Amino acid sequence: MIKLKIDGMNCGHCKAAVEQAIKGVAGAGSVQVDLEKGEAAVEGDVDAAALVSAVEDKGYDARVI
Ligand SMILES: [Cu+2]
Repeated sequence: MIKLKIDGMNCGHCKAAVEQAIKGVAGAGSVQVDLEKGEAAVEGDVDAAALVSAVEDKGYDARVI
């Protein structure tokens, strides 16, 4: 599992946008986004850097934790 810290999410739309972005990354399996903590947990055989850039492309700051 890869965990990301994501800054900038402040509503359900943000959460949904981040989930969509993560699901669009090759190899990403199930995705859990915690809006209050600003964290995402991603299962699957997926490149962490690709996750970070997919989330950043949507306008949020992301880093692996
Ligand atoms: Cu929002």
